[in-house]
Amino acid sequence: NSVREGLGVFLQNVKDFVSTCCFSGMKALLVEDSKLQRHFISGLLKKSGVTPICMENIESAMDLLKSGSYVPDIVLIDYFFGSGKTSGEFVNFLKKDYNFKNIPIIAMTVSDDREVRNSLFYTGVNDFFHKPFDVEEFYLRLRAHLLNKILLDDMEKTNKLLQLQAITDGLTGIYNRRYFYETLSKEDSRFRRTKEPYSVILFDIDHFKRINDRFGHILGDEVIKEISSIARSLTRESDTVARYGGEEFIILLPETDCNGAYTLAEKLRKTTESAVFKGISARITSSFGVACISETRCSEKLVNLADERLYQAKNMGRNRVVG
Ligand code: GH3
Ligand code: MG
Ligand code: MG
Ligand code: MG
Ligand code: MG
Repeated sequence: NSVREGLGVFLQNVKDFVSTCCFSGMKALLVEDSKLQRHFISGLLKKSGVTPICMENIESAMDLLKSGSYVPDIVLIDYFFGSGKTSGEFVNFLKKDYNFKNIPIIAMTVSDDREVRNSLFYTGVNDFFHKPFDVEEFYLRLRAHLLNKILLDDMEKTNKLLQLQAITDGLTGIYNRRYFYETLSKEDSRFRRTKEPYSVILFDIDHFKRINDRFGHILGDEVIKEISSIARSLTRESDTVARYGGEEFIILLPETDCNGAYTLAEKLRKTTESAVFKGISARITSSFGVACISETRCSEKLVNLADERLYQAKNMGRNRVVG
């Protein structure tokens, strides 16, 4: 039969297969009620480097996935189960869960019924392996699905990275100006709904040109990074700390009034003033402008007001907070 024929070319194919693919570390969930089949298919999977977890019924496979502790790279599932159940329920369950959206589902059955086959495709399986297998075909199909899975995972990873890069400042790792404005707009909508005031702190390192001139750009960059992390460490998780420009930073403080924002700015001012920076034998200070939405009622004017106050702080001799 075809399994035996397949086995004839099996060893060479497995060798080629394993040498051209790198599936070690990939995980397969095998749901199959026949012990013999489980043993045979899991053996094939292991030879390709794929690590199988075998389940003999739909319920235990579903429990495993629901636990969240296991996310396979591929699911191979039998069609008929001894209990009279078919795999449809399980396929539906997989298809509904966003976490499993990239996982190829392979249905396996001895049935030649086209209705069975088509209904499986309708429920969302990606492929259909007819039992008994042609081993070579099994591996070729397996490879096609796993390569596709790797590609999807890579794309997802790249997308996430790009999304993160789009909102992050490259030097400091804090948010960028774009993200600040996105968050400001959301915070402003929330303010209109809840009337809970929010504030911003805009601050700028004093005479930073001199720091660069005296100690060089590299150390200047380090100062910018260090001040970002000071700002990060003194604020809450719910605050948004962003690099507004070269040596200028902005902080969005939800649920914070003028007093709260002023207090934090003062704390930041004192902390940066007394901080010691590696390789820099000079005191570094910053000037701060603070404004609260209850003063302007408009988010655009809010940033302008903070900017005007920062400018005042500079004119009044720097190293101070104007709020
Ligand atoms: P002020 O107190 O008025 O703010 O004086 P200042 O010298 O800090 O302000 P100015 O705007 O004249 O100069 C800002 C300096 O910050 C000049 C610029 O080279 C430097 N700078 C901006 N971005 C970076 C950066 O990413 N790295 C370094 N090392 N320096 C930067
Ligand atoms: Mg069965
Ligand atoms: Mg300036
Ligand atoms: Mg400056
Ligand atoms: Mg500046």
